[in-house]
Amino acid sequence: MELRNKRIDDKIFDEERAGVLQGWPTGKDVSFEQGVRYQHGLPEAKRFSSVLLNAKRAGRTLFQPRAGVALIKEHINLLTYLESACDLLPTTIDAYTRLNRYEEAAVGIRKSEVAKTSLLNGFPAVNHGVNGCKQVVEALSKPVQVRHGTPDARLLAEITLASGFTAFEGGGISYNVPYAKKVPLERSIRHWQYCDRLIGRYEEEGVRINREPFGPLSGTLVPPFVSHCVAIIEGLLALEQGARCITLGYGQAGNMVQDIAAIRSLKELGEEYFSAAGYDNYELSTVFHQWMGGFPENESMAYSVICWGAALASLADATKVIVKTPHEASGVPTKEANRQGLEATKQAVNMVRDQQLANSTEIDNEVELIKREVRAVLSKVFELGRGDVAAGTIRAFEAGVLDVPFAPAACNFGKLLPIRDRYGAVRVFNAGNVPLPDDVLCYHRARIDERAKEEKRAASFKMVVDDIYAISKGRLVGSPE
Ligand code: 8ZB
Repeated sequence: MELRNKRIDDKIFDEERAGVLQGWPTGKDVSFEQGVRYQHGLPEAKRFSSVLLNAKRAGRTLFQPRAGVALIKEHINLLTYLESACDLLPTTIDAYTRLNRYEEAAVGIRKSEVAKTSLLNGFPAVNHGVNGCKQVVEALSKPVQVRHGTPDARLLAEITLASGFTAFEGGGISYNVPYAKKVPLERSIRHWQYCDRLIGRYEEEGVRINREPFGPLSGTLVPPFVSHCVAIIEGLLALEQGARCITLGYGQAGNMVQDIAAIRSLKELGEEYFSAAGYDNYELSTVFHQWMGGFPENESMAYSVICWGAALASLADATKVIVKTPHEASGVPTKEANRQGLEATKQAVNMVRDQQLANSTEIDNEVELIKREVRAVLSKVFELGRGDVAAGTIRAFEAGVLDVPFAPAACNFGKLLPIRDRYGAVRVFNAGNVPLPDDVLCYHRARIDERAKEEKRAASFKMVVDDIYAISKGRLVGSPE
């Protein structure tokens, strides 16, 4: 049967659920009723959506790190150490769990106990089960989100939501295309419809769960319209299953005008598409990710990247900012480095939080450009799906109408090629099959030609590669010295 953006039938969901909970022994400890009761017992300060809503009303930008280690006690120590330097907490899930390889996660847990250090790159929440996860939630006084990268997150969602986590990151596109190679898109979208339906069921019991599609995708020169299209589609899919609190994300590209315009257009387009689809009873917020591409190894240089992203997040009025660390180039950060990234971010945000940007036609023009691009692509998506966004998304990826640059998934077309213009804004060098209007394509082309002339070389794949490495080498635009 073709995938549709339709609420999963209750009976089908319940049957599927019985199977999901058998995926690993800890599944048998999950009780939806107990989960609802436990969630109702949480104080307001530990509810992700409440903290987001308050920040949105106050016009503040919240800080959130990424963090996760193998063992419960160490994970609690880590989050306790970070808690006083941030507003929202994460639990980053390890790579075995993301791939549903719970046996190997179990080995990682045992070896970490022996080694007395984490040998997993995150917290294996499924293996620790409801009781283990509750210990984490109970030890903290701020809301905790599950952050991962899992194409099939059904069991992870069941366990963590029953344990008092109040936010869940991901989506059927954004946790497949940049993360997996061979998972069919239809399958990951269907599995995420299950996660969203589970959240819908919590919502129906009066439990608000925040849902955040993963905005940055491949994190490498992603034009804003590409990630916006995916974010809006995943928002629509989540709303249909009953999610009511959506945070749309965007990864910093580096050019100030483009980054501010991206957050503004994301908010406005989200509202436009969600209300056009008939949803009105939802909360929408935004998240700005500090630079997701390659980082400088030099820690002082890394701080500079972190702080520029922090300032931009605040100037763009994002509801929260996801913070990088000075260890980004080398791997999972120590807890000290993680906290240092938060402290640097806080200083930069605090220095610009009371400042307003002057009106700028440049920003307004960029907002309009992104909106036109998104509308052109999404109207084709709806057309391909004969009005259904889920069916349209599958066909759009097949046809290259939706195309994520530098993503590993086989279901991605991979013809869209971005390049920076002379000001560092990400432009479209080769649109592949993405249906951008002719005048928009000409505009991108003209901006790229301008840079090529400046650098006295033709725009080429070499220029793209130079751009990919530029920030880690100390610049935004990959121009020859
Ligand atoms: C898509 C997200 C990638 C980012 C960070 C990476 C990178 C991954 C952990 C982590 C702290 C972890 N990341 N796993 N940061 N603790 N267990 O997510 O460094 O910035």
